[in-house]
Amino acid sequence: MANKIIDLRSDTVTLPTPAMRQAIAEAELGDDVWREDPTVNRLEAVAAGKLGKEAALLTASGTMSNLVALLTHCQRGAEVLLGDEAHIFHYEVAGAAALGGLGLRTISNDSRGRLHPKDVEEAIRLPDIHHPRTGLVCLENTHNRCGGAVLSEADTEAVAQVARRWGIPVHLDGARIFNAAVALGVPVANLACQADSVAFSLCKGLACPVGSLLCGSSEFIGRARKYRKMVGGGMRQAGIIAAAGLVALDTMVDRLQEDHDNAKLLAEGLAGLPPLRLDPASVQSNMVNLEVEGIPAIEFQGRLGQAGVLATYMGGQRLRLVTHYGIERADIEEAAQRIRAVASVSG
Ligand code: TLP
Repeated sequence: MANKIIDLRSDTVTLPTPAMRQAIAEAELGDDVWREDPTVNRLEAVAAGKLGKEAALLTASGTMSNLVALLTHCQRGAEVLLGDEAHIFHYEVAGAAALGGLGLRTISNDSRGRLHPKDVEEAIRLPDIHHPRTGLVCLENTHNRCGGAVLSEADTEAVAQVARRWGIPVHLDGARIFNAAVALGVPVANLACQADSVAFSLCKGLACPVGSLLCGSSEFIGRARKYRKMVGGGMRQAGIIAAAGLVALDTMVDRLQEDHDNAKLLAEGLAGLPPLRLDPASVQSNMVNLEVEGIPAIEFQGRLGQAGVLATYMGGQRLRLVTHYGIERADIEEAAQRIRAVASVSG
């Protein structure tokens, strides 16, 4: 343990389980652009069923699912409303603007990743000749930059109701929606039902090597399939990817609770420890956000790295620690001890 690197940068660093590797090796394959890959077809059906949607589309990444969703919902020149802390806004290379000709208009996220329905309503464009058309409202659950915050069914419904009243569709970036469902103890479909489309990731807490699913109505997914092809996402024997996804949906969802418990344990082990500021009560899923005081957060991140604990720099004075498959309780205890040691000489 003494020399082990404890990688808490992201749940994207997870490696596939032995069962996934076996399923990949044995997967039945075909050409998925022609819709002839039985493993992909099975995964898409299972994913749609779990999310309570009619259909699903396997894509290469969460970024691709979100981009394809935005392209499918909106015409060029439309405006997309989303939170100012949204992953789509911060980390998806402005693909919607560059490739789709879409404007991204931000609304304040509160600290729990929510959008206030009144703010959404006020940002919706009136049919004035000078204005772009509001084409879409996006939500995110769990909310990455808001420390893995979980949106409840009511949070999602409140915004969706406003959007529906104005005839505007809702897309949910649910990269970690299974974390949200496990945290709330509700079926994932309850968190998806208010959204017209939902993207979720296989390659984060569910530990697959690659892949994301975009879910929605059959009509929507039919059109999205064409946009996926347009952005180069038509993959051939993609059953190699889907095989791991099927194992993930079958065996990796319930264990997300362990990651949440570990995140809580880590936060409790670091509470009240200068130069760090964090509130363990704010930890709702598998992320711990740290506010560093007194020394530059990047410098503190470097010191943690030297002590064998890897964290992500989130801008400003913020660092992020993420728990995931492959990180055990003992790793968390060790990480907390190392972070405490670094903090004691940095305060
Ligand atoms: N998030 C990654 C990085 O891009 C920051 C991470 O380490 O957390 N939506 C959300 C909410 C995400 O957190 C991510 C990935 C994506 C979409 C994009 O997924 P990928 O990485 O598969 O394109």
